[in-house]
Amino acid sequence: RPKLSGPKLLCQLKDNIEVATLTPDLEPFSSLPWAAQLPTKPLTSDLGPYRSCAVVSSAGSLRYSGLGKEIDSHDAVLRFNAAPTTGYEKDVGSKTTIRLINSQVMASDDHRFLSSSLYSSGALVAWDPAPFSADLTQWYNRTDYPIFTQYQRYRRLHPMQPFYILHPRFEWQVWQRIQDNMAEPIQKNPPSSGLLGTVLMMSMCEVVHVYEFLPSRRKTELCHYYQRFYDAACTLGAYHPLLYEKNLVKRMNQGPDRDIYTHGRVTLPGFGQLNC
Ligand code: NCC
Repeated sequence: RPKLSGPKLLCQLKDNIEVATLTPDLEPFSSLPWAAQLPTKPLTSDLGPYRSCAVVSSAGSLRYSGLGKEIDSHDAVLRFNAAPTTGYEKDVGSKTTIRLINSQVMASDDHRFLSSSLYSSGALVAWDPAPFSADLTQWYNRTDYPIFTQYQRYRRLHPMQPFYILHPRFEWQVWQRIQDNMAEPIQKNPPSSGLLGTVLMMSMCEVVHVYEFLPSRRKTELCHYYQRFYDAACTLGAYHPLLYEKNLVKRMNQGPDRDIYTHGRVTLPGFGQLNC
């Protein structure tokens, strides 16, 4: 299989991936009473477009990075799961425009999803590892974690906060781009939140800077910048095809390699900027 160059790879992503979110008109939700809690319009028609965007990985290598001011200077900032800003502003900034959360965060007691103020700034976007078919009814009947019951509870408690659920087709479209660009078969698990969030921002921003997804010289086994827990698998992957995701992002990077080394920073064009 020929290895696509950066520009070709970017166009392939643009042409084959659609950032879709659940709307009340979709089966099987349309026949359920709580469908009215779903946003009537998809995420990409409510939010953006933005000029510059930052995607902040949760990697331990962000600790002592001093990147906070740079991150906050973007028009929109995307963060993941339970990653806090309070107490870490110097390294990760304090602006949160979008928080992408997996269904495990929504369901586990440790994360206090329904009550913690950590989740209250910006728009929330949730996803769940759905069956490969991406069939909504099949998924609805066996989600990985109880994403829908938690969604309904959260919406009742915080009705004014924008809250979207990603269509499972999106995660598998991104997965397919990874697989089609790798020589060997990769595990049939969805991509990490990191890559999903990066592609999401590429569809809404003119330029996307991703921080510490490709590790800088600060590379560490510290899993998250906000926790004293060490595991190299956080950076290299286990369940998620993380190493393959990073390979793909490295190939699409339009910034200098030096930026990765010093800032853990990758520069990606928004899909709207591409002439495919
Ligand atoms: O760890 P997690 O990811 O929340 O991190 C968000 C994204 O940052 C990138 N990352 C993180 C740490 C690191 N050392 N290097 C990195 O590159 C990854 O791209 C990652 O996606 C997830 O993807 O949703 C994930 O969520 C956690 C966990 O569910 C949440 O943090 C809530 O506790 C998963 N951990 C476990 O299941 C134990 C993780 O595998 C993936």
